Amino acid sequence: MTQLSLKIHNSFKIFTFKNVKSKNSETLHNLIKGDKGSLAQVPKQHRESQNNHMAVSIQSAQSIFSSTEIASVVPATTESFYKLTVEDQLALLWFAYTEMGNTITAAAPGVASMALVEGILSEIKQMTPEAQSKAMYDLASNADTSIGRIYTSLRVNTKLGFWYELGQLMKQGLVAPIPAGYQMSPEAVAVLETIKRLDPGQQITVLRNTVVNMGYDPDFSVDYAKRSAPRSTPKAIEERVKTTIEGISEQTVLSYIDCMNAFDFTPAVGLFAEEGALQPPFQKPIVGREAILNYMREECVGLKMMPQQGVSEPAEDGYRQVKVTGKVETPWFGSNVGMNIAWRFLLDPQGKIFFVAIDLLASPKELLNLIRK
Ligand code: 45D
Repeated sequence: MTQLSLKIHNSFKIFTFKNVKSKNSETLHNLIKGDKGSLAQVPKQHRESQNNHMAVSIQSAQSIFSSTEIASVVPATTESFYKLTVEDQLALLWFAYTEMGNTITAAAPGVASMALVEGILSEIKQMTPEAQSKAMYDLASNADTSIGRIYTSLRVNTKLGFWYELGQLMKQGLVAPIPAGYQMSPEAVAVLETIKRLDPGQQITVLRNTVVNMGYDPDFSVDYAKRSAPRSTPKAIEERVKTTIEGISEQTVLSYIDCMNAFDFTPAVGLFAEEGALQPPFQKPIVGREAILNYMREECVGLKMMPQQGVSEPAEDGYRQVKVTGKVETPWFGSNVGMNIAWRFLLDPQGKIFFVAIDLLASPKELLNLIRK
């Protein structure tokens, strides 16, 4: 697995180029699914030329702590997943989901707006088994159907909730299951074997990304600055616990974690510079306070961040770079799955977050990689 984990430094050139190429594309997985071919044709100098004359930019910030090894096995596996037939994809997801034993916790559906999917779920329940299988096939193949259009408009957690529910119905026999005798192609068996060998945090990231990319035109309307997300209720003050991180005394970083763990997103974005950016794992940066706020409201409710250690050092022009590593839990799996995460912060001279990248790490040993570079 180690040979598959590239250094982030190299992979960011891919993201950066993609940002220039297609404003609409949200994830690296879309890149994999879509126009990977065109990337290969672009000369390397071209991809790097942009930050030659700027001291600190979002682009230059992307390569702080460049020795961080990310779980590039996740996009690599996703890439091989999309080469499979849609039948194989559905069967693989079923086997992965039912065999991996990463149990989804009961608390999870609370973060999904299930009212929004009751309509399509009951529509599917009333279909013939053949039509049910077809509906799932259409979702996975991005077909233009009414269900596909509704699905696309949903938030990530609601998409996950929809499939969680459908999975339950399949187990109960109320929705057509994957046929018991279904034989996956050797390629699909190989992809499933790869997924089984990933660490649990990487497995659930692969699953999540396949779900995100389903529905009609999954690239549509991914601009967080243009879609406002509902507020959620922050945790009560008396329920909050103050974070300490070994090696870190920057108040901005400590407050960031405290606000995120309290789902108190307005003060969390207040810690960012006006044109600051947040870069989720395998995604391009989300730029500007308003976009970051919408993103947090959509995707960060219920996350539990458990930073462990960090390093902090001066960077150019009075900036400061801080790397923190630790575990993050999603409400879907709770303490059953601890994801190994790095936060790479670049703080501006005023102590505001100019940039933070969140990386899914290649292995637990990366938690200890706090090399000051
Ligand atoms: O097709 O500091 C069936 C940020 C049938 C924010 C199925 C963060 C066939 C800032 C099997 C039923 C968010 C970036 C399908 C930090 C079929 C910040 C169903 C990081 C599809 C730290 C499949 C947060 C199902 C992170 C039900 C890293 C699959 C969060 C369900 C990561 C899969 C969260 C689920 C992850 C996956 C959550 C529930 C990876 C959930 C994954």
